[in-house]
Amino acid sequence: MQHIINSALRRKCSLFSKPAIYFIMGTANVKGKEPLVLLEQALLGGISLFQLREKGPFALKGDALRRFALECKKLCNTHRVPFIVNDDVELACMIGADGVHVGQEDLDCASVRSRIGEGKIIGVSVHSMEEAKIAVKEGADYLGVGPVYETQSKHDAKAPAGVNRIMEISQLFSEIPVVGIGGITPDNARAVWKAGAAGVAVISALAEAKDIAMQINKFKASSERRR
Ligand code: TZP
Ligand code: MG
Repeated sequence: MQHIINSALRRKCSLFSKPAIYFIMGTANVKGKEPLVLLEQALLGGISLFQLREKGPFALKGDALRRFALECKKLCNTHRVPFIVNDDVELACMIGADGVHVGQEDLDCASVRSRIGEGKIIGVSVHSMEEAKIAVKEGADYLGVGPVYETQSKHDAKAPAGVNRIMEISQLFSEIPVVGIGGITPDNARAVWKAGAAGVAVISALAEAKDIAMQINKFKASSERRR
């Protein structure tokens, strides 16, 4: 048992060793394609993490959600990419996801940790230094900071904060990876990397890309120009 926990922890530490391209998707974000086909293309294209974020009036629920989540997990496992579930700790535990991402309105990080265990990944969305301090104290593995730019993908998103908050938070918590989110594209990602982000979390610029592999390469190239 201990060696399983140790290897999970080791894997967790290496998550952000390279600039991370973090793909977030739910069935509502995909147009004119099968969501699982899109996910596989993203995995083949070289995303670093995947988060299932199933939202909206037509969101899958119950058994259908469980089945879809399991398919996503299977694909992520095949490509050795961590599979994170948004909000739903129960679902994450039930299907053995690699982690959970929570916002300020969801279960607090300490409670999530007690339910999913040390070896799993917890990401927390924060919008202020105060929220960041609490998340770090409660054991978050990474922080999501945003919206950086204007976004169409979250109906209740706060006003765009630009990259300054990423800079402040990543400077104060240099040991915790900070991931920028909200309206990030290959064209504006450079400022996010420059502000100190360890990753970019992206819905539409990947889900709606004509050629997702090429788009992932553009995101990677944007991180290489970060200095
Ligand atoms: N949290 C803050 S902005 C956002 C979330 C989930 C949506 C990001 O989507 P997009 O399409 O990359 O702007
Ligand atoms: Mg949430």
